[in-house]
Amino acid sequence: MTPVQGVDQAFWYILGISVVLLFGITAVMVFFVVRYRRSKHPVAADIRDNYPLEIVWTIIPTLIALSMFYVGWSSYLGLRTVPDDAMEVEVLAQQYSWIFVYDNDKETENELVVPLGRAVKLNITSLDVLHSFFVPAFRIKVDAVKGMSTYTWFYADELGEYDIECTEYCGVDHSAMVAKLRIVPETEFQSWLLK
Ligand SMILES: [Cu+2]
Repeated sequence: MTPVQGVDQAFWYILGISVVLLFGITAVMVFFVVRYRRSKHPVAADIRDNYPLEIVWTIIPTLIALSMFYVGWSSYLGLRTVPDDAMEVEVLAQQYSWIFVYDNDKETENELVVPLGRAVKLNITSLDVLHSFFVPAFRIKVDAVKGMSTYTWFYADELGEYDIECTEYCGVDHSAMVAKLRIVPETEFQSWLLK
């Protein structure tokens, strides 16, 4: 499973449980309001110490919450565990653009090109203020901090052009701090790299 699938799975799992609880609780609430309305039940019952019931309503929600944690945590591990054969690119954030530096010292601004079918590790830092590296298509979002190296990775499994955005307000031109990620065939990448 790729990190994208892992994140999406966690998203849909948690959303699904939330939707079921929302409609379930609302339905039960409406049912009880009607059934135990004042005209039918003028005297409230005072029920105490129903241990089986208390155990059930403690254990079931605990299991649900733990299962959501498990799904979320596994998808997070996928985002943090970089495959050994990943190719590495240095990412420098600055007001207001992204600089990418390759192994052979090739440098680009606002353009990240990678070959199809590779895992790509990005080592991220900032030259000035806080920025945040965000590629929605690959579900990755990592802060760029001056004096600190952070990282993220993605699996380049589909040809195409994807948006890269800065998602930490970093100054007046923050909204213009956008770049493109291009995934191209291996041969095209090699000739691009040497240009
Ligand atoms: Cu920025």
